[in-house]
Amino acid sequence: RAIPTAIHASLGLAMVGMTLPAIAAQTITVGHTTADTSHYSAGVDAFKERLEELSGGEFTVQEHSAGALGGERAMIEGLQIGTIDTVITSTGPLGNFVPETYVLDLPFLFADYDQARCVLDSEIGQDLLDMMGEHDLVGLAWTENGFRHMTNSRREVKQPDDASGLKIRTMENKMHMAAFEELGVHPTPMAFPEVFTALQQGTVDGQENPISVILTSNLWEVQDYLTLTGHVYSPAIMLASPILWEGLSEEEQGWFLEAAHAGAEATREMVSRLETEGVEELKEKGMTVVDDIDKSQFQQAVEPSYSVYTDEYGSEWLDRIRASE
Ligand code: EAX
Repeated sequence: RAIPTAIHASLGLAMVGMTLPAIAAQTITVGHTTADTSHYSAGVDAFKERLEELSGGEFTVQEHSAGALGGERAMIEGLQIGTIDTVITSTGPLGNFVPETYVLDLPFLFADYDQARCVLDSEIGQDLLDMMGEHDLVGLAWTENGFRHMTNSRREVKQPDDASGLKIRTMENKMHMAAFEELGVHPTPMAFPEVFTALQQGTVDGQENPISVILTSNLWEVQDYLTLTGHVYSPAIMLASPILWEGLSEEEQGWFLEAAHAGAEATREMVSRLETEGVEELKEKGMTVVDDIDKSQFQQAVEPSYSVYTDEYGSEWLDRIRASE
């Protein structure tokens, strides 16, 4: 006969209790700006599960979602001074710290998810992760935010001209701002935790983000129009504080790296799923979705922003990425 569930459960608990180390687990903080139902949060769940498993309970993970620890730029600063252990962030503000990453923020650089993931998983991605070490940061893994799409509260955007004159919140990223200026948009850089209110109060007309963010941060509540521009791939990265990192043994560091990769995988899975399912959900929630644009028109319009990049940083990284395609 089967053991009643309650007894089974308590036996299980007792056994787990005996195998746990006597010392309390070290709690690792993870900060990010998106909702606890988002793709980043799915990544944190997988990271936590794998880290706890690999370390046999030596480490546990506490998630601070929805910008509870501040915007992405502020959190990166927190890593540098050791007030936060780990962060999942888009590359939005990262170029301000590690300029080499600006190359990834160029519009229409990657044609699709496969290509972007392939480059980030290659030696190029690893070299960029290694660069973090020169700027008081530790790059654990490339994860993903997703292709960014434009939303606004004014009108359907079907061609570049329709976007002209709109006031659009951008990330604090000069490559993104340069591209939007080429479109005739008024870019307004702002940290993500302020975006919902800015849209609600009409401080800006629109914003741009991947489907997961538009959906799980409820931006659809304050934006009527979505155009599937996919104008730029938005990488995300899991970073650690050097202060945490230097206190870990080599074996422990290995656990963090493996767990971060497990997190990235879970995040990518959710991004892929929402790229189609999420759009349907946004339609059901009342957004008007423009999905049949001629992307080459947008691509041509923002093309001059490439020279803004190469004039300042040269073309070494861009050439490497193009050569790998
Ligand atoms: O990383 O700032 C943004 O729009 C980002 O896409 C968001 O914080 C998720």
